[in-house]
Amino acid sequence: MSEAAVDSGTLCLFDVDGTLTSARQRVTPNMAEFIEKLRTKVRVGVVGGSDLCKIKEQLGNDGETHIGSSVVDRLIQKVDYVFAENGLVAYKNGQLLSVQSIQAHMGEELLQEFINFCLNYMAKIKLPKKRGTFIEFRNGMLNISPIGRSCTQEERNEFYELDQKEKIREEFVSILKEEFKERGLSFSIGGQISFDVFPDGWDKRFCLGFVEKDNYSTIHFFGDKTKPGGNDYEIYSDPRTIGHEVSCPEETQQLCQKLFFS
Ligand code: M1P
Repeated sequence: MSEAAVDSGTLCLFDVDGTLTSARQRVTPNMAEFIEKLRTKVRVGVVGGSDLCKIKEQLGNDGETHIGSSVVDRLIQKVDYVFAENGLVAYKNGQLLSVQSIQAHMGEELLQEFINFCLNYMAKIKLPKKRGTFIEFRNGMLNISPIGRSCTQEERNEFYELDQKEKIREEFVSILKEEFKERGLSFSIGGQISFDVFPDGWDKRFCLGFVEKDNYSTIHFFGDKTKPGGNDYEIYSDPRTIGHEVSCPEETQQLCQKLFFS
């Protein structure tokens, strides 16, 4: 299909984990082909909670990823926008648009108070397993994981099952909300073993500020964590988007097939 057939007034924005891929897994060839086909119909972007390295592992090659590098490839190269960390790291057509700095925004004092509180809280939790990297410091957010990000896939699944029963992350977040209320911080649970912390307003709606400049008449958003507290909630319920809740990548594909190819 020729470029002329692309409806350039319509943008589809996709969450990554649970929407385009299984949690923290690589995109399937079938989904990658489908997204390429969709690109012949509408403009396409991805907006993940994860940092660029993780999105690139899932949607691109495993090679090096550098902020500022224009070498983004495969699916990631083929979409119009890549918004990592909710859009706090933003790319358009493979070119870096902007990167936020959480330390500049929060200031060292609040940042350390927050990190120390989390480390102290996590030191007191007893879990079946604990591994390493309990706090991942990103460009525009902190990612906090009670089990530790260096756990294996099996340990990840085990923690997720336990968390669904015991609400370890939900309870942690509610304690943080109380302890740091009115300090300008937001929290969201987007994956299986961790939650994200960022300044108020730096949720996935942040990416809409970039796409608004391109004057789309319709912006569809597809995500799986669309309930309050989930990291798709704000953008899903924003009046600037038509929100679609999906439960897995297969449903995303079916829905897009129905919306754009029938
Ligand atoms: O994209 C959703 C989430 O993916 C990861 O979550 P987890 O490792 O807990 O499954 C993280 O990168 C998280 O920041 C992100 O929101």
